Amino acid sequence: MKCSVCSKEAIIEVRWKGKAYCETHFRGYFLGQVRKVFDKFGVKGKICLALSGGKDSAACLEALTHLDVDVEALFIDLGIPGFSEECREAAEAIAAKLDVDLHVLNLQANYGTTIPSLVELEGKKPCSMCGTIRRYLMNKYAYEHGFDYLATGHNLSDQLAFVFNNLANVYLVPFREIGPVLRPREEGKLVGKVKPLYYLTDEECKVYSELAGLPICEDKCPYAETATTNLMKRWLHGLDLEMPGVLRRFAESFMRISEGMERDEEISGCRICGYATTAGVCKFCRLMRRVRRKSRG
Ligand code: Q46
Ligand code: ZN
Ligand code: ZN
Repeated sequence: MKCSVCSKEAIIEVRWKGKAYCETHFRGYFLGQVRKVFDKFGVKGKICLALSGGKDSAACLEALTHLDVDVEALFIDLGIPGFSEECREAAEAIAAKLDVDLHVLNLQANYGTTIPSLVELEGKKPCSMCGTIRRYLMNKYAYEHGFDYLATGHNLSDQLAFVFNNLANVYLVPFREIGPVLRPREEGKLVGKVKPLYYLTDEECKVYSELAGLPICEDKCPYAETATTNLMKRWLHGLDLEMPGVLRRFAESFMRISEGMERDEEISGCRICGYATTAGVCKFCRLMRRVRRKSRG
Protein backbone atom coordinates (compact mmCIF):
# COMPACT_ATOMS: atom_id res chain seq x y z
CA MET A 1 0.00 0.00 0.00
CA LYS A 2 1.42 3.38 -1.05
CA CYS A 3 0.76 6.83 0.48
CA SER A 4 -1.92 8.60 -1.56
CA VAL A 5 0.03 11.87 -1.35
CA CYS A 6 3.71 11.03 -1.89
CA SER A 7 3.84 7.32 -2.91
CA LYS A 8 6.08 6.31 0.01
CA GLU A 9 5.11 3.14 1.89
CA ALA A 10 1.81 3.78 3.71
CA ILE A 11 1.44 2.97 7.41
CA ILE A 12 -2.33 3.39 7.71
CA GLU A 13 -5.46 3.42 5.61
CA VAL A 14 -8.07 6.11 6.33
CA ARG A 15 -11.09 4.47 4.82
CA TRP A 16 -13.63 7.27 5.06
CA LYS A 17 -11.33 9.37 2.85
CA GLY A 18 -10.40 6.45 0.62
CA LYS A 19 -6.73 7.28 1.27
CA ALA A 20 -3.61 5.70 2.71
CA TYR A 21 -0.84 7.72 4.36
CA CYS A 22 2.86 7.49 5.13
CA GLU A 23 4.05 8.69 8.53
CA THR A 24 4.46 12.32 7.53
CA HIS A 25 1.16 12.62 5.73
CA PHE A 26 -0.69 10.73 8.44
CA ARG A 27 0.56 13.25 11.00
CA GLY A 28 -0.62 16.04 8.72
CA TYR A 29 -4.04 14.41 8.38
CA PHE A 30 -4.33 13.86 12.16
CA LEU A 31 -3.42 17.45 13.03
CA GLY A 32 -5.82 18.68 10.34
CA GLN A 33 -8.69 16.78 11.99
CA VAL A 34 -7.79 18.25 15.39
CA ARG A 35 -7.53 21.75 13.94
CA LYS A 36 -10.92 21.32 12.33
CA VAL A 37 -12.62 21.06 15.74
CA PHE A 38 -11.06 24.35 16.85
CA ASP A 39 -11.70 26.22 13.60
CA LYS A 40 -15.20 24.95 12.90
CA PHE A 41 -16.45 25.79 16.39
CA GLY A 42 -14.30 28.87 17.02
CA VAL A 43 -12.74 27.47 20.21
CA LYS A 44 -10.36 30.07 21.60
CA GLY A 45 -8.60 30.95 24.85
CA LYS A 46 -6.77 29.06 27.56
CA ILE A 47 -7.20 25.28 27.39
CA CYS A 48 -6.86 22.86 30.29
CA LEU A 49 -6.29 19.32 29.02
CA ALA A 50 -7.29 16.39 31.25
CA LEU A 51 -4.22 14.18 31.02
CA SER A 52 -4.82 10.62 32.22
CA GLY A 53 -1.48 9.14 31.19
CA GLY A 54 -3.18 6.94 28.54
CA LYS A 55 -2.68 7.03 24.76
CA ASP A 56 -5.60 9.27 23.82
CA SER A 57 -5.08 12.21 26.14
CA ALA A 58 -1.32 11.98 25.47
CA ALA A 59 -1.86 12.07 21.69
CA CYS A 60 -4.29 14.93 22.18
CA LEU A 61 -1.81 16.99 24.20
CA GLU A 62 0.97 16.34 21.69
CA ALA A 63 -1.31 17.44 18.85
CA LEU A 64 -2.32 20.63 20.67
CA THR A 65 1.33 21.62 21.07
CA HIS A 66 1.47 21.85 17.25
CA LEU A 67 -1.52 24.17 17.04
CA ASP A 68 -1.67 27.78 18.06
CA VAL A 69 -3.28 26.89 21.39
CA ASP A 70 -2.45 27.99 24.93
CA VAL A 71 -2.59 24.62 26.74
CA GLU A 72 -1.76 23.29 30.22
CA ALA A 73 -2.49 19.80 31.57
CA LEU A 74 -4.33 18.53 34.63
CA PHE A 75 -3.98 15.08 36.20
CA ILE A 76 -6.42 13.84 38.81
CA ASP A 77 -5.05 11.30 41.27
CA LEU A 78 -8.01 9.10 42.22
CA GLY A 79 -6.09 7.03 44.75
CA ILE A 80 -6.51 3.68 42.97
CA PRO A 81 -3.61 1.58 44.32
CA GLY A 82 -0.96 0.78 41.72
CA PHE A 83 -2.89 2.27 38.82
CA SER A 84 -3.01 5.93 39.92
CA GLU A 85 0.74 6.04 40.68
CA GLU A 86 1.62 4.55 37.27
CA CYS A 87 -0.66 7.00 35.49
CA ARG A 88 0.69 9.93 37.42
CA GLU A 89 4.29 9.04 36.54
CA ALA A 90 3.31 8.71 32.88
CA ALA A 91 1.46 12.05 32.95
CA GLU A 92 4.51 13.75 34.46
CA ALA A 93 6.82 12.20 31.86
CA ILE A 94 4.52 13.16 28.97
CA ALA A 95 4.14 16.76 30.18
CA ALA A 96 7.90 17.06 30.69
CA LYS A 97 8.62 15.67 27.22
CA LEU A 98 6.17 18.08 25.61
CA ASP A 99 7.24 20.99 27.83
CA VAL A 100 3.71 21.64 29.05
CA ASP A 101 2.78 22.77 32.59
CA LEU A 102 1.14 19.96 34.55
CA HIS A 103 -1.14 20.45 37.57
CA VAL A 104 -1.96 17.51 39.84
CA LEU A 105 -5.12 17.28 41.92
CA ASN A 106 -5.25 14.62 44.58
CA LEU A 107 -8.65 13.33 45.71
CA GLN A 108 -7.30 12.09 49.04
CA ALA A 109 -5.46 15.32 49.85
CA ASN A 110 -8.33 17.59 48.83
CA TYR A 111 -11.42 15.63 49.84
CA GLY A 112 -10.08 12.95 52.20
CA THR A 113 -11.29 10.08 50.05
CA THR A 114 -10.30 7.78 47.19
CA ILE A 115 -12.23 5.74 44.62
CA PRO A 116 -11.65 2.45 46.53
CA SER A 117 -12.94 3.96 49.80
CA LEU A 118 -15.98 5.38 47.98
CA VAL A 119 -16.69 1.96 46.49
CA GLU A 120 -16.54 0.45 49.96
CA LEU A 121 -18.78 3.10 51.52
CA GLU A 122 -21.30 3.39 48.72
CA GLY A 123 -21.26 -0.15 47.36
CA LYS A 124 -21.99 1.36 43.94
CA LYS A 125 -20.39 0.98 40.54
CA PRO A 126 -17.01 2.75 40.68
CA CYS A 127 -17.12 4.16 37.15
CA SER A 128 -20.24 6.27 37.57
CA MET A 129 -18.92 7.84 40.82
CA CYS A 130 -15.50 8.25 39.26
CA GLY A 131 -17.05 9.98 36.24
CA THR A 132 -19.03 12.37 38.45
CA ILE A 133 -15.94 13.20 40.48
CA ARG A 134 -13.62 13.70 37.54
CA ARG A 135 -16.08 15.86 35.60
CA TYR A 136 -16.74 17.97 38.69
CA LEU A 137 -13.11 18.42 39.73
CA MET A 138 -11.84 19.10 36.22
CA ASN A 139 -14.46 21.79 35.63
CA LYS A 140 -13.92 23.36 39.07
CA TYR A 141 -10.17 23.44 38.62
CA ALA A 142 -10.42 24.91 35.13
CA TYR A 143 -12.99 27.50 36.23
CA GLU A 144 -11.05 28.62 39.30
CA HIS A 145 -7.80 28.90 37.35
CA GLY A 146 -9.14 31.05 34.53
CA PHE A 147 -9.26 28.44 31.75
CA ASP A 148 -11.84 28.92 29.00
CA TYR A 149 -12.10 25.29 27.90
CA LEU A 150 -11.47 21.87 29.30
CA ALA A 151 -10.16 19.46 26.67
CA THR A 152 -10.50 15.69 26.96
CA GLY A 153 -9.01 12.84 24.94
CA HIS A 154 -12.33 11.23 23.91
CA ASN A 155 -12.04 9.94 20.36
CA LEU A 156 -14.64 9.01 17.77
CA SER A 157 -14.72 5.33 18.75
CA ASP A 158 -15.18 6.20 22.46
CA GLN A 159 -17.98 8.63 21.69
CA LEU A 160 -19.92 6.23 19.57
CA ALA A 161 -19.43 3.23 21.88
CA PHE A 162 -20.65 5.43 24.76
CA VAL A 163 -23.76 6.54 22.90
CA PHE A 164 -24.69 3.06 21.67
CA ASN A 165 -24.13 1.69 25.18
CA ASN A 166 -26.53 4.30 26.48
CA LEU A 167 -29.06 3.49 23.79
CA ALA A 168 -28.76 -0.20 24.65
CA ASN A 169 -29.59 0.70 28.25
CA VAL A 170 -32.41 3.16 27.45
CA TYR A 171 -30.38 5.95 29.04
CA LEU A 172 -30.66 9.12 26.99
CA VAL A 173 -29.58 11.94 29.28
CA PRO A 174 -25.88 12.07 28.33
CA PHE A 175 -26.84 12.56 24.70
CA ARG A 176 -26.36 16.26 25.28
CA GLU A 177 -22.65 15.83 26.00
CA ILE A 178 -21.64 13.97 22.88
CA GLY A 179 -20.80 16.82 20.54
CA PRO A 180 -17.20 18.01 20.02
CA VAL A 181 -17.75 21.34 21.77
CA LEU A 182 -19.91 22.61 24.63
CA ARG A 183 -19.90 26.35 25.21
CA PRO A 184 -18.97 27.87 28.58
CA ARG A 185 -22.04 28.66 30.75
CA GLU A 186 -21.54 31.21 33.48
CA GLU A 187 -24.80 30.35 35.29
CA GLY A 188 -23.37 27.02 36.48
CA LYS A 189 -19.71 28.11 36.51
CA LEU A 190 -19.17 25.77 33.58
CA VAL A 191 -16.09 26.19 31.45
CA GLY A 192 -16.43 25.11 27.82
CA LYS A 193 -15.65 21.53 26.83
CA VAL A 194 -13.78 20.49 23.73
CA LYS A 195 -12.93 17.04 22.37
CA PRO A 196 -10.09 17.64 19.91
CA LEU A 197 -10.02 13.93 18.86
CA TYR A 198 -13.73 13.93 18.01
CA TYR A 199 -13.14 12.94 14.37
CA LEU A 200 -10.36 10.41 14.99
CA THR A 201 -10.74 6.68 15.62
CA ASP A 202 -9.10 4.52 18.28
CA GLU A 203 -6.68 3.10 15.76
CA GLU A 204 -5.66 6.53 14.45
CA CYS A 205 -5.00 7.78 18.01
CA LYS A 206 -2.99 4.67 18.83
CA VAL A 207 -0.81 5.02 15.73
CA TYR A 208 -0.32 8.75 16.35
CA SER A 209 0.74 8.27 19.96
CA GLU A 210 3.18 5.51 18.91
CA LEU A 211 4.70 7.73 16.22
CA ALA A 212 5.10 10.54 18.75
CA GLY A 213 7.00 8.14 21.07
CA LEU A 214 5.08 9.27 24.14
CA PRO A 215 5.81 7.53 27.47
CA ILE A 216 2.22 6.49 28.08
CA CYS A 217 0.83 4.23 30.79
CA GLU A 218 -0.52 0.99 29.31
CA ASP A 219 -2.05 -0.31 32.56
CA LYS A 220 -5.80 -0.72 32.73
CA CYS A 221 -7.76 0.56 35.67
CA PRO A 222 -8.71 -2.43 37.86
CA TYR A 223 -12.33 -1.23 37.79
CA ALA A 224 -12.55 -0.92 34.01
CA GLU A 225 -15.68 -2.56 32.67
CA THR A 226 -14.43 -2.97 29.16
CA ALA A 227 -16.50 -5.92 27.98
CA THR A 228 -19.52 -4.08 26.57
CA THR A 229 -17.52 -1.08 25.39
CA ASN A 230 -15.09 -3.33 23.50
CA LEU A 231 -17.96 -5.27 22.01
CA MET A 232 -19.55 -2.03 20.81
CA LYS A 233 -16.26 -0.83 19.37
CA ARG A 234 -15.71 -4.10 17.51
CA TRP A 235 -19.20 -3.87 16.07
CA LEU A 236 -18.72 -0.21 15.07
CA HIS A 237 -15.31 -0.79 13.47
CA GLY A 238 -16.72 -3.80 11.59
CA LEU A 239 -19.58 -1.69 10.32
CA ASP A 240 -17.13 0.98 9.19
CA LEU A 241 -15.25 -1.61 7.11
CA GLU A 242 -18.45 -2.47 5.25
CA MET A 243 -19.71 1.12 5.09
CA PRO A 244 -16.68 3.44 5.04
CA GLY A 245 -17.48 6.77 6.68
CA VAL A 246 -20.46 5.54 8.65
CA LEU A 247 -18.77 6.37 11.99
CA ARG A 248 -18.30 9.97 10.98
CA ARG A 249 -21.89 10.21 9.81
CA PHE A 250 -23.08 8.84 13.15
CA ALA A 251 -20.93 11.44 14.87
CA GLU A 252 -22.37 14.26 12.72
CA SER A 253 -25.90 13.15 13.57
CA PHE A 254 -25.20 12.90 17.28
CA MET A 255 -23.57 16.31 17.20
CA ARG A 256 -26.80 17.86 15.92
CA ILE A 257 -28.92 16.02 18.49
CA SER A 258 -26.56 17.21 21.19
CA GLU A 259 -26.84 20.86 20.06
CA GLY A 260 -30.64 20.67 20.33
CA MET A 261 -30.51 19.12 23.80
CA GLU A 262 -28.01 21.65 25.09
CA ARG A 263 -30.34 24.51 24.25
CA ASP A 264 -33.27 22.91 26.08
CA GLU A 265 -31.47 22.29 29.33
CA GLU A 266 -32.04 24.45 32.45
CA ILE A 267 -28.90 24.79 34.53
CA SER A 268 -28.51 26.56 37.88
CA GLY A 269 -25.86 26.87 40.58
CA CYS A 270 -25.72 24.10 43.23
CA ARG A 271 -27.02 25.36 46.62
CA ILE A 272 -23.85 24.09 48.32
CA CYS A 273 -20.98 24.76 45.93
CA GLY A 274 -22.43 27.02 43.22
CA TYR A 275 -21.40 24.75 40.34
CA ALA A 276 -23.78 23.47 37.67
CA THR A 277 -26.73 21.26 38.48
CA THR A 278 -30.21 20.62 37.21
CA ALA A 279 -31.38 19.44 40.64
CA GLY A 280 -30.75 22.01 43.42
CA VAL A 281 -27.72 20.24 44.89
CA CYS A 282 -25.15 18.84 42.46
CA LYS A 283 -24.25 15.15 42.22
CA PHE A 284 -20.77 15.73 43.61
CA CYS A 285 -22.04 17.52 46.73
CA ARG A 286 -24.70 14.83 47.27
CA LEU A 287 -22.03 12.13 47.04
CA MET A 288 -19.70 13.96 49.45
CA ARG A 289 -22.57 14.53 51.89
CA ARG A 290 -23.43 10.83 51.91
CA VAL A 291 -19.79 9.94 52.42
CA ARG A 292 -19.49 12.32 55.41
CA ARG A 293 -22.64 10.89 56.99
CA LYS A 294 -21.56 7.30 56.49
CA SER A 295 -18.04 7.97 57.78
CA ARG A 296 -19.51 9.49 60.96
CA GLY A 297 -21.47 6.25 61.28
S1 Q46 B 1 -10.60 5.33 36.01
FE1 Q46 B 1 -12.59 5.62 36.91
FE2 Q46 B 1 -12.10 4.71 34.45
FE3 Q46 B 1 -11.28 3.31 36.58
S2 Q46 B 1 -12.96 3.74 38.00
FE4 Q46 B 1 -13.89 3.44 35.99
S3 Q46 B 1 -14.03 5.50 35.20
S4 Q46 B 1 -12.31 2.50 34.78
S5 Q46 B 1 -11.76 5.68 32.51
ZN1 ZN C 1 3.19 10.48 2.12
ZN1 ZN D 1 -22.36 21.18 44.52
